[in-house]
Amino acid sequence: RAAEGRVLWFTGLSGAGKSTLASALYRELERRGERVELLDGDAVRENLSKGLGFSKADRDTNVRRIAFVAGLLARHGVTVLVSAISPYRDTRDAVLSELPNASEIFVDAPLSVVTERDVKGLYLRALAGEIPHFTGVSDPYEAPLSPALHLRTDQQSIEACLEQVLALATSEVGR
Ligand code: GGZ
Repeated sequence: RAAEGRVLWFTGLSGAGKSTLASALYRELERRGERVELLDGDAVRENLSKGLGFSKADRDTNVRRIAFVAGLLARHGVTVLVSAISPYRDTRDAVLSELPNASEIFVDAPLSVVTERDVKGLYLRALAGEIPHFTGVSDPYEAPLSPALHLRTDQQSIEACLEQVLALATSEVGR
């Protein structure tokens, strides 16, 4: 087990900062010569999960596929960073419990803040009723009950958040 890599699972609303944080961590770990891979919901849905939608069944399938690949990589000592909304607590709990050395990171910002940010204009469209099953608007997000890290991206800087995830990523496995 000692040679297995960590899995850091970033969950949270669209626009909360999951991908920003995960990719910044990815770059920093790569710079340090770590073996690291990033599984980002957006990219996964263009490839591994192409054709899946946003029903509970499809989201769960997406999350399970990501967890499967994360497990393969981690087995070979790779640090795996996952960035996916992964809105359902039961599914997250199930896949995380099957992965050794997995930590849940709750990337949290209130709906009012992510709606205000609206990086891709998706919230505006969702609020107008143009996107059915949009997480936080017309679809549920079930927050983690006891994440390894709870980051409030509307209260803390990206640097402060990065410092915390870096500490987790580089802490000794089994602690
Ligand atoms: C939520 C949606 C939706 C709906 C499209 N609900 O912030 P983004 O834009 O770039 O990333 C989001 C991505 C969600 O994919 P995930 O694989 O992370 O979701 S899940 O874990 O629930 O399977 C968002 C965009 O796709 N997007 N439609 N209806 N987000």
